[in-house]
Amino acid sequence: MDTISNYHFKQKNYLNEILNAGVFVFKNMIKIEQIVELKIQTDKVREIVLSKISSMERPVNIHSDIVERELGRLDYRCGFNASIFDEIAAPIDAIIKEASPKIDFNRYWGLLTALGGAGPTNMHRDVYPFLNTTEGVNLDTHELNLPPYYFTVLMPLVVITKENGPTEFIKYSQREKIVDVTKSDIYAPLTIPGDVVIFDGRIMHRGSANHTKDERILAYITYVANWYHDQTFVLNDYLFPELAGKG
Ligand SMILES: O=C(O)CCC(=O)C(=O)O
Repeated sequence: MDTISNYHFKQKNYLNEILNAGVFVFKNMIKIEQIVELKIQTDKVREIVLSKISSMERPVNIHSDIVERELGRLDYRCGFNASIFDEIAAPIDAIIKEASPKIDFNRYWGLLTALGGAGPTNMHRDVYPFLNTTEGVNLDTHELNLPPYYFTVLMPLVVITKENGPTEFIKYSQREKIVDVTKSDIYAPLTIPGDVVIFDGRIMHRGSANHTKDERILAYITYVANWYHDQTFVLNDYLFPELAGKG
């Protein structure tokens, strides 16, 4: 099995890019057979969810296991228990450790989909501010000065094109307290299954619109410092209790 130590050095500057630019794309990191298995396992969950919500009022809004803030953009946080999830995460765990060695992380898997025709999300950071000194998406200097304490890792399960909605990033914005999104360059990497996008949760980013009729599907892993109070897990409101042990 490939380990990160004999793989990642082939991609120059990845650590520098993660730590400075705030985002890096590892090309062809996941093997095709692992992607096939990941797709099989995530499809099981997708099918159960899509069939149940098809008769519900939409968007289904925010639950512990499924979130649909914007119509057609679903965030699945349940049912990812098969062994393939740990297998794929192993080399990524090593990169995260290398990028932020002073922090101990917990991780969880999810799936982000944009149904055909879904609109974009707002530019946001994945972290919330800890201090009451800022508002909205602005951060305090103390938050910027911490080593990375939250990473999001995206793994496309379909080819990502300009049309079906690449994730858009403002590089270096994880170091800015206030970001003027109207005056910033956008980095929107086009990726294929097997690629892995790692970004600092403080970076400003958004999902762009899906102008096609096909679903755009990304698997993801969130790495959060073990002291971070992740609000995802505060709710106790499951739409799909049957998925708790699925995988
Ligand atoms: O769906 C997307 O491309 C956006 C991903 C995103 O916003 C996130 O990971 O927080």
